[in-house]
Amino acid sequence: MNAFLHSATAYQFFKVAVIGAGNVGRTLAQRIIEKNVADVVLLDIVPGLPQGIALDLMSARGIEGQDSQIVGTNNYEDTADANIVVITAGLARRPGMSRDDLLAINAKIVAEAAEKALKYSPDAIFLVITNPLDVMTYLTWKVTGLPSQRVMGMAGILDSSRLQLFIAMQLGVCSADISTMVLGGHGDLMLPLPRYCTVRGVPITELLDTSTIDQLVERTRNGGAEIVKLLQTGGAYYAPSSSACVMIAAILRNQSRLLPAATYLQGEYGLEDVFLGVPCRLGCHGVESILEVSLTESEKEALHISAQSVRKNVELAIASLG
Ligand code: TXD
Repeated sequence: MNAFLHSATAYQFFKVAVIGAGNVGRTLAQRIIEKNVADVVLLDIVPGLPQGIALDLMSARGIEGQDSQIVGTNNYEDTADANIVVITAGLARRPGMSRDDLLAINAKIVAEAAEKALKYSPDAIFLVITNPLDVMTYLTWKVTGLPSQRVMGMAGILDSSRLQLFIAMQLGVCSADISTMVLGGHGDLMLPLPRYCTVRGVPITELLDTSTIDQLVERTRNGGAEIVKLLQTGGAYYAPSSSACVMIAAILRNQSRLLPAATYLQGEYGLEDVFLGVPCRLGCHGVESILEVSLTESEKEALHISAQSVRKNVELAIASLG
């Protein structure tokens, strides 16, 4: 082999195992490889499905100019030594369903996926996407027995980016100039915090009246359901996969980014033994620290109500596993 080719093939990428090759899993895989964040192993239970998607994505490799690679598989052995395991396997909502309606069936799928993936990648960081998100993240932590720093859930970036879009559309400015914050569980009880939303540092409370802000907050809470209703056949996946890709890059590139993630609380925000969305510093060790922002009494109460609902569903999920 000539020296040039040798050095080209010697380049080592990180490895991300994406479990579930449905809409979110395959779109996330595409984003990861097109941005050269890592190599991907895409796994699904349906024979041929991940292999077909991988071959299709690899066929675009020369056109897109990407260096990283993807393989599809039905076998957990192929996910061995992944740096990050992403769990997207499970059912998605259909119109009229809440995220909690997916509880029992997804609990079984996620618990099994987490257990099998851990066997081959004991050093991985686990990123959970399957709904109901905060419950499935707790379950993954329980099943794997990993330090809580290495298990997290994706939802807060998505919810924040929806609020960012709605504010941008209302003000007629670019989304990128808007910074938003949404705490709490990924469900109807999520807690968008307008006080902490700014347009290039200017609080939105100075630019929009209360009733307009309330409408944008409500649309954010229902953002997922609005898309499910329009699609009729499943849920959102473009923005969810973008959100997960940002978290994966933050971890693999040790970026110390401050991003919302569902993380294990041990006294922060007055809450214990629950996974809930809060701002975290993400780096190569996973969740490296949690930022506690000050909350008003009513915001605190809303966060605790959201945590209570997650806890109740965790109990139901664990009971459903028998
Ligand atoms: O913000 C968030 N966290 C979310 C969560 C945003 C969007 C979607 N969210 C949830 O992700 C959604 O409610 C679902 O619970 C998951 C996956 O959503 P997706 O839209 O990708 O669902 P699909 O298209 O139905 O794909 C699910 C895939 C499908 O290919 C199945 O064959 C596979 O999961 N599946 C499995 N793979 C491996 N192992 C097992 N046991 C398994 N069971 C199903």
